[in-house]
Amino acid sequence: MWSPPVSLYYGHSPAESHRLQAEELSPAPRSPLYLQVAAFDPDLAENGSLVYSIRPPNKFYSLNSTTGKIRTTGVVLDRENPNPQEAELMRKIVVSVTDRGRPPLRATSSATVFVNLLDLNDNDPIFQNVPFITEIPEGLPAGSSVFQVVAIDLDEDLNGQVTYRMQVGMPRMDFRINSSTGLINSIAVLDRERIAEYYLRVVASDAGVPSKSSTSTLTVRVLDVNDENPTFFPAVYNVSLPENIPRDSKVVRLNCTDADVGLNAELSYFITGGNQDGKFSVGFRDGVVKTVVSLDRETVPSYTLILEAIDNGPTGKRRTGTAAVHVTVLDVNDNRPIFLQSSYEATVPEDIPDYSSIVQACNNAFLFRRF
Ligand SMILES: [Ca+2]
Ligand SMILES: [Ca+2]
Ligand SMILES: [Ca+2]
Ligand SMILES: [Ca+2]
Repeated sequence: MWSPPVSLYYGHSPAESHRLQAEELSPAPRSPLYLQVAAFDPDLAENGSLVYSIRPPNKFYSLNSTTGKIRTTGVVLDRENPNPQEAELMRKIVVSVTDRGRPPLRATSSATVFVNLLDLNDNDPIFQNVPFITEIPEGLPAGSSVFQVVAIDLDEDLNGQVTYRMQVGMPRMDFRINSSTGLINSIAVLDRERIAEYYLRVVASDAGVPSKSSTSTLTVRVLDVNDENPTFFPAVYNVSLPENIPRDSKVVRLNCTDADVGLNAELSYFITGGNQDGKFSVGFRDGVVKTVVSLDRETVPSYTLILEAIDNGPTGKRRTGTAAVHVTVLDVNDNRPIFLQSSYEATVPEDIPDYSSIVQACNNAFLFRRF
Protein backbone atom coordinates (compact mmCIF):
# COMPACT_ATOMS: atom_id res chain seq x y z
CA MET A 1 0.00 0.00 0.00
CA TRP A 2 1.74 3.13 -1.19
CA SER A 3 0.94 6.59 -0.13
CA PRO A 4 2.19 9.82 -1.48
CA PRO A 5 5.42 11.09 0.01
CA VAL A 6 5.23 13.40 2.93
CA SER A 7 7.20 16.60 3.11
CA LEU A 8 9.14 17.45 6.19
CA TYR A 9 10.48 20.93 6.00
CA TYR A 10 13.96 21.02 7.29
CA GLY A 11 15.16 23.69 9.58
CA HIS A 12 12.56 26.39 9.43
CA SER A 13 9.06 24.98 9.10
CA PRO A 14 6.45 23.83 11.60
CA ALA A 15 5.69 20.09 11.81
CA GLU A 16 3.20 18.68 9.44
CA SER A 17 0.75 15.96 10.25
CA HIS A 18 -0.27 13.30 7.84
CA ARG A 19 -3.01 10.75 7.71
CA LEU A 20 -2.80 7.17 6.65
CA GLN A 21 -5.24 4.29 6.59
CA ALA A 22 -4.05 0.87 7.61
CA GLU A 23 -6.05 -2.29 7.97
CA GLU A 24 -6.03 -3.76 11.39
CA LEU A 25 -3.90 -6.87 11.30
CA SER A 26 -4.42 -9.62 13.72
CA PRO A 27 -1.88 -11.04 13.45
CA ALA A 28 0.06 -8.83 11.04
CA PRO A 29 1.79 -10.34 8.07
CA ARG A 30 5.27 -8.93 7.73
CA SER A 31 5.63 -5.30 6.75
CA PRO A 32 3.69 -3.98 3.83
CA LEU A 33 4.96 -0.54 2.91
CA TYR A 34 2.71 2.20 3.98
CA LEU A 35 4.27 5.52 3.55
CA GLN A 36 7.37 7.33 2.58
CA VAL A 37 8.24 10.53 4.37
CA ALA A 38 10.51 13.01 2.68
CA ALA A 39 12.17 16.17 3.76
CA PHE A 40 13.88 18.87 1.88
CA ASP A 41 17.26 20.30 2.83
CA PRO A 42 18.64 23.00 0.57
CA ASP A 43 22.25 22.32 1.60
CA LEU A 44 24.70 20.47 -0.57
CA ALA A 45 26.32 17.07 -0.15
CA GLU A 46 26.46 15.71 3.43
CA ASN A 47 24.90 18.84 4.74
CA GLY A 48 21.84 18.24 2.63
CA SER A 49 21.76 14.45 3.07
CA LEU A 50 18.99 13.40 5.45
CA VAL A 51 18.63 10.76 8.16
CA TYR A 52 15.11 9.81 9.26
CA SER A 53 14.12 8.22 12.52
CA ILE A 54 11.01 7.47 14.56
CA ARG A 55 11.06 9.21 17.93
CA PRO A 56 9.98 8.14 20.37
CA PRO A 57 10.66 4.60 19.22
CA ASN A 58 7.55 2.73 18.12
CA LYS A 59 7.53 -1.06 18.17
CA PHE A 60 4.80 -1.22 15.58
CA TYR A 61 6.58 0.64 12.83
CA SER A 62 10.08 0.89 11.41
CA LEU A 63 11.56 3.46 9.11
CA ASN A 64 14.31 3.24 6.55
CA SER A 65 16.60 5.98 7.79
CA THR A 66 17.78 6.86 4.29
CA THR A 67 14.67 6.51 2.18
CA GLY A 68 12.07 7.46 4.82
CA LYS A 69 9.90 4.46 3.97
CA ILE A 70 7.72 3.39 6.89
CA ARG A 71 6.85 -0.28 7.40
CA THR A 72 5.01 -2.26 9.96
CA THR A 73 7.32 -4.39 12.06
CA GLY A 74 5.04 -7.41 12.31
CA VAL A 75 3.88 -6.66 15.85
CA VAL A 76 0.14 -7.17 15.77
CA LEU A 77 -1.86 -4.02 15.15
CA ASP A 78 -5.00 -4.69 17.13
CA ARG A 79 -7.49 -1.87 16.80
CA GLU A 80 -9.11 -3.07 20.03
CA ASN A 81 -5.87 -3.21 22.05
CA PRO A 82 -6.91 -2.12 25.55
CA ASN A 83 -3.46 -0.79 26.52
CA PRO A 84 -3.70 3.00 26.10
CA GLN A 85 0.04 3.53 25.39
CA GLU A 86 0.10 0.84 22.74
CA ALA A 87 -3.17 2.07 21.30
CA GLU A 88 -1.58 5.49 20.85
CA LEU A 89 1.67 4.17 19.34
CA MET A 90 -0.34 2.20 16.80
CA ARG A 91 -2.08 5.35 15.67
CA LYS A 92 0.73 7.89 15.82
CA ILE A 93 4.19 7.76 14.24
CA VAL A 94 6.47 10.67 14.99
CA VAL A 95 9.28 11.10 12.45
CA SER A 96 12.23 13.36 12.91
CA VAL A 97 15.02 14.11 10.52
CA THR A 98 18.62 15.33 10.72
CA ASP A 99 21.24 16.02 8.10
CA ARG A 100 24.70 14.49 7.97
CA GLY A 101 26.50 17.76 8.37
CA ARG A 102 29.12 18.37 10.99
CA PRO A 103 27.63 19.07 13.38
CA PRO A 104 24.34 17.57 12.17
CA LEU A 105 21.32 19.79 12.19
CA ARG A 106 17.97 18.46 13.30
CA ALA A 107 14.69 19.69 11.97
CA THR A 108 13.20 21.97 14.58
CA SER A 109 10.02 19.98 14.59
CA SER A 110 8.86 16.50 13.78
CA ALA A 111 6.31 15.18 11.36
CA THR A 112 3.45 13.15 12.78
CA VAL A 113 1.76 10.41 10.83
CA PHE A 114 -1.67 9.51 12.16
CA VAL A 115 -2.72 6.00 11.31
CA ASN A 116 -6.42 5.25 11.00
CA LEU A 117 -6.74 1.53 11.74
CA LEU A 118 -9.48 0.01 9.60
CA ASP A 119 -11.49 -2.51 11.53
CA LEU A 120 -11.43 -6.23 10.88
CA ASN A 121 -14.11 -8.41 12.46
CA ASP A 122 -11.73 -10.11 14.85
CA ASN A 123 -13.81 -9.99 18.05
CA ASP A 124 -16.66 -12.25 19.11
CA PRO A 125 -19.57 -10.65 20.94
CA ILE A 126 -18.87 -11.37 24.63
CA PHE A 127 -21.72 -11.94 27.07
CA GLN A 128 -21.44 -9.84 30.20
CA ASN A 129 -22.07 -11.01 33.76
CA VAL A 130 -22.23 -14.71 33.04
CA PRO A 131 -23.39 -17.18 34.18
CA PHE A 132 -26.94 -16.06 33.52
CA ILE A 133 -29.30 -17.25 36.26
CA THR A 134 -32.69 -15.82 37.04
CA GLU A 135 -35.59 -16.72 39.28
CA ILE A 136 -39.21 -15.88 38.58
CA PRO A 137 -42.40 -16.94 40.33
CA GLU A 138 -44.72 -19.33 38.55
CA GLY A 139 -48.12 -18.18 37.39
CA LEU A 140 -47.12 -14.80 35.90
CA PRO A 141 -49.02 -13.93 32.73
CA ALA A 142 -47.43 -14.77 29.37
CA GLY A 143 -45.32 -11.86 28.16
CA SER A 144 -43.76 -11.17 31.55
CA SER A 145 -40.19 -9.99 31.36
CA VAL A 146 -37.73 -12.56 32.65
CA PHE A 147 -34.15 -11.37 32.05
CA GLN A 148 -31.99 -9.22 29.84
CA VAL A 149 -28.75 -10.54 28.38
CA VAL A 150 -26.02 -8.20 27.21
CA ALA A 151 -23.11 -8.98 24.92
CA ILE A 152 -20.43 -6.49 23.93
CA ASP A 153 -18.46 -6.61 20.68
CA LEU A 154 -15.40 -4.35 20.56
CA ASP A 155 -15.33 -4.10 16.77
CA GLU A 156 -16.68 -1.15 14.84
CA ASP A 157 -19.96 -0.57 13.02
CA LEU A 158 -21.48 -3.78 11.60
CA ASN A 159 -18.56 -5.81 12.93
CA GLY A 160 -19.63 -4.77 16.42
CA GLN A 161 -23.39 -4.65 15.95
CA VAL A 162 -24.87 -7.42 18.11
CA THR A 163 -28.16 -9.23 17.65
CA TYR A 164 -29.57 -11.97 19.87
CA ARG A 165 -31.49 -15.14 19.31
CA MET A 166 -32.33 -18.29 21.23
CA GLN A 167 -31.21 -21.64 19.96
CA VAL A 168 -32.96 -24.23 22.08
CA GLY A 169 -34.92 -24.32 25.27
CA MET A 170 -34.74 -27.27 27.63
CA PRO A 171 -37.06 -28.90 28.44
CA ARG A 172 -39.08 -26.69 26.08
CA MET A 173 -39.22 -23.19 24.70
CA ASP A 174 -41.55 -21.02 26.73
CA PHE A 175 -39.60 -17.80 26.07
CA ARG A 176 -38.84 -15.27 23.35
CA ILE A 177 -35.87 -12.93 23.04
CA ASN A 178 -35.87 -9.43 21.58
CA SER A 179 -33.17 -9.63 18.93
CA SER A 180 -31.88 -6.11 19.45
CA THR A 181 -32.30 -5.55 23.20
CA GLY A 182 -31.62 -9.07 24.51
CA LEU A 183 -34.74 -8.82 26.68
CA ILE A 184 -36.30 -12.22 27.32
CA ASN A 185 -40.04 -12.62 27.91
CA SER A 186 -42.18 -15.61 28.73
CA ILE A 187 -44.66 -16.71 26.08
CA ALA A 188 -46.55 -19.09 28.37
CA VAL A 189 -47.73 -19.13 31.97
CA LEU A 190 -45.00 -20.97 33.84
CA ASP A 191 -46.02 -23.81 36.15
CA ARG A 192 -43.36 -24.92 38.63
CA GLU A 193 -45.17 -28.21 39.20
CA ARG A 194 -44.71 -28.98 35.50
CA ILE A 195 -41.26 -27.45 34.79
CA ALA A 196 -39.18 -26.09 37.63
CA GLU A 197 -36.05 -25.12 35.68
CA TYR A 198 -35.29 -24.09 32.10
CA TYR A 199 -31.97 -23.94 30.26
CA LEU A 200 -32.03 -21.50 27.35
CA ARG A 201 -29.19 -21.30 24.82
CA VAL A 202 -28.74 -17.66 23.92
CA VAL A 203 -26.68 -16.68 20.87
CA ALA A 204 -25.19 -13.24 20.22
CA SER A 205 -23.98 -12.56 16.66
CA ASP A 206 -22.36 -9.54 15.07
CA ALA A 207 -23.27 -8.27 11.60
CA GLY A 208 -19.77 -8.66 10.14
CA VAL A 209 -19.02 -10.79 7.08
CA PRO A 210 -18.41 -13.46 8.04
CA SER A 211 -20.32 -13.04 11.26
CA LYS A 212 -18.88 -13.98 14.64
CA SER A 213 -21.01 -15.24 17.49
CA SER A 214 -20.93 -16.66 20.97
CA THR A 215 -23.41 -18.60 23.05
CA SER A 216 -24.30 -18.79 26.69
CA THR A 217 -26.94 -20.50 28.78
CA LEU A 218 -29.62 -18.74 30.77
CA THR A 219 -30.94 -20.80 33.67
CA VAL A 220 -34.50 -19.83 34.61
CA ARG A 221 -35.57 -21.14 38.01
CA VAL A 222 -39.32 -21.11 38.51
CA LEU A 223 -40.19 -20.24 42.10
CA ASP A 224 -43.08 -21.93 43.88
CA VAL A 225 -46.39 -20.20 44.47
CA ASN A 226 -49.02 -21.82 46.69
CA ASP A 227 -51.32 -22.84 43.87
CA GLU A 228 -51.86 -26.51 44.70
CA ASN A 229 -54.41 -27.92 47.16
CA PRO A 230 -53.62 -30.63 49.68
CA THR A 231 -55.14 -33.73 48.09
CA PHE A 232 -56.26 -36.84 49.96
CA PHE A 233 -55.94 -40.17 48.24
CA PRO A 234 -58.23 -41.86 48.85
CA ALA A 235 -60.64 -39.14 49.83
CA VAL A 236 -63.01 -41.56 51.60
CA TYR A 237 -61.94 -44.13 54.19
CA ASN A 238 -64.14 -46.93 55.58
CA VAL A 239 -63.08 -48.38 58.90
CA SER A 240 -64.75 -50.90 61.25
CA LEU A 241 -63.75 -50.87 64.91
CA PRO A 242 -64.83 -53.09 67.80
CA GLU A 243 -66.58 -50.97 70.34
CA ASN A 244 -64.16 -52.06 73.06
CA ILE A 245 -61.11 -50.76 71.17
CA PRO A 246 -58.64 -49.28 73.68
CA ARG A 247 -58.19 -45.55 73.89
CA ASP A 248 -55.38 -44.06 71.76
CA SER A 249 -55.70 -46.82 69.14
CA LYS A 250 -54.88 -46.03 65.54
CA VAL A 251 -57.99 -45.81 63.37
CA VAL A 252 -56.44 -44.89 60.02
CA ARG A 253 -53.42 -43.08 58.60
CA LEU A 254 -54.57 -40.48 56.09
CA ASN A 255 -52.67 -40.16 52.85
CA CYS A 256 -52.47 -36.57 51.69
CA THR A 257 -50.03 -34.78 49.37
CA ASP A 258 -49.50 -31.23 48.15
CA ALA A 259 -47.62 -30.76 44.87
CA ASP A 260 -46.09 -27.44 45.99
CA VAL A 261 -42.81 -27.32 47.90
CA GLY A 262 -41.63 -26.02 51.26
CA LEU A 263 -44.18 -24.34 53.49
CA ASN A 264 -46.65 -24.37 50.60
CA ALA A 265 -46.72 -28.16 50.94
CA GLU A 266 -46.34 -28.46 54.72
CA LEU A 267 -49.63 -29.93 55.95
CA SER A 268 -51.57 -29.80 59.23
CA TYR A 269 -54.64 -31.94 59.93
CA PHE A 270 -57.86 -31.17 61.74
CA ILE A 271 -61.16 -32.97 62.35
CA THR A 272 -63.78 -30.46 61.33
CA GLY A 273 -66.96 -32.54 61.54
CA GLY A 274 -68.63 -35.69 62.89
CA ASN A 275 -66.70 -35.77 66.15
CA GLN A 276 -69.31 -34.16 68.41
CA ASP A 277 -68.65 -36.57 71.25
CA GLY A 278 -64.87 -36.10 71.00
CA LYS A 279 -64.09 -39.80 70.62
CA PHE A 280 -61.46 -39.25 67.89
CA SER A 281 -58.37 -37.14 67.34
CA VAL A 282 -55.98 -36.65 64.41
CA GLY A 283 -52.21 -36.11 64.57
CA PHE A 284 -51.61 -32.46 63.72
CA ARG A 285 -48.61 -33.32 61.55
CA ASP A 286 -48.82 -37.05 60.80
CA GLY A 287 -52.48 -37.34 59.82
CA VAL A 288 -53.04 -40.44 61.96
CA VAL A 289 -56.61 -40.70 63.28
CA LYS A 290 -56.83 -42.25 66.76
CA THR A 291 -59.43 -43.02 69.39
CA VAL A 292 -59.45 -40.76 72.44
CA VAL A 293 -61.62 -43.08 74.55
CA SER A 294 -63.21 -46.44 73.80
CA LEU A 295 -66.47 -46.55 71.88
CA ASP A 296 -69.95 -47.79 72.65
CA ARG A 297 -71.96 -49.21 69.80
CA GLU A 298 -75.13 -49.12 71.82
CA THR A 299 -74.76 -45.33 72.15
CA VAL A 300 -73.33 -44.37 68.73
CA PRO A 301 -73.08 -47.20 66.16
CA SER A 302 -71.26 -45.22 63.43
CA TYR A 303 -69.43 -41.98 62.74
CA THR A 304 -68.65 -39.95 59.64
CA LEU A 305 -65.59 -37.86 60.48
CA ILE A 306 -64.71 -34.92 58.21
CA LEU A 307 -60.94 -34.31 58.06
CA GLU A 308 -59.23 -31.27 56.66
CA ALA A 309 -55.61 -30.77 55.65
CA ILE A 310 -54.34 -27.21 55.42
CA ASP A 311 -50.99 -26.17 53.95
CA ASN A 312 -48.67 -23.61 55.48
CA GLY A 313 -48.68 -21.15 52.57
CA PRO A 314 -48.71 -17.38 53.07
CA THR A 315 -51.43 -16.13 55.41
CA GLY A 316 -54.63 -15.59 53.50
CA LYS A 317 -53.48 -17.88 50.69
CA ARG A 318 -53.52 -21.21 52.50
CA ARG A 319 -55.21 -24.06 50.73
CA THR A 320 -57.19 -26.99 52.09
CA GLY A 321 -58.29 -30.48 51.16
CA THR A 322 -61.02 -32.63 52.71
CA ALA A 323 -61.50 -36.33 53.40
CA ALA A 324 -64.24 -38.40 55.08
CA VAL A 325 -63.67 -41.33 57.43
CA HIS A 326 -66.68 -43.63 57.95
CA VAL A 327 -66.32 -45.57 61.19
CA THR A 328 -68.62 -48.52 61.84
CA VAL A 329 -68.64 -49.61 65.49
CA LEU A 330 -68.84 -53.41 65.74
CA ASP A 331 -70.78 -55.06 68.50
CA VAL A 332 -69.02 -56.78 71.35
CA ASN A 333 -70.97 -58.92 73.84
CA ASP A 334 -70.60 -56.42 76.61
CA ASN A 335 -74.13 -56.41 78.00
CA ARG A 336 -75.51 -59.10 80.31
CA PRO A 337 -79.22 -59.81 79.92
CA ILE A 338 -81.09 -57.99 82.66
CA PHE A 339 -84.66 -58.13 84.03
CA LEU A 340 -86.43 -54.90 84.34
CA GLN A 341 -88.20 -56.26 87.54
CA SER A 342 -87.11 -58.88 89.98
CA SER A 343 -90.61 -60.57 90.02
CA TYR A 344 -93.58 -60.60 87.73
CA GLU A 345 -97.17 -61.48 88.47
CA ALA A 346 -99.70 -62.41 85.89
CA THR A 347 -103.29 -63.55 86.02
CA VAL A 348 -104.01 -66.15 83.44
CA PRO A 349 -107.51 -67.38 82.55
CA GLU A 350 -107.71 -71.15 82.65
CA ASP A 351 -108.71 -71.45 79.02
CA ILE A 352 -105.85 -69.35 77.67
CA PRO A 353 -104.40 -70.79 74.43
CA ASP A 354 -100.84 -72.03 74.40
CA TYR A 355 -98.13 -69.45 73.50
CA SER A 356 -100.21 -66.50 74.56
CA SER A 357 -98.23 -63.55 75.91
CA ILE A 358 -98.87 -63.06 79.59
CA VAL A 359 -96.23 -60.50 80.65
CA GLN A 360 -93.30 -58.55 79.14
CA ALA A 361 -89.92 -58.65 80.87
CA CYS A 362 -87.19 -56.67 79.20
CA ASN A 363 -87.76 -57.06 75.51
CA ASN A 364 -88.79 -60.67 75.77
CA ALA A 365 -92.42 -61.71 76.33
CA PHE A 366 -93.05 -64.59 78.65
CA LEU A 367 -95.29 -66.96 76.81
CA PHE A 368 -97.77 -69.33 78.41
CA ARG A 369 -97.89 -73.02 77.57
CA ARG A 370 -99.71 -75.91 79.17
CA PHE A 371 -97.72 -79.05 80.06
CA1 LIG B 1 -11.54 -5.44 15.07
CA1 LIG C 1 -17.17 -8.55 15.98
CA1 LIG D 1 -50.15 -25.99 48.56
CA1 LIG E 1 -46.91 -24.32 43.17
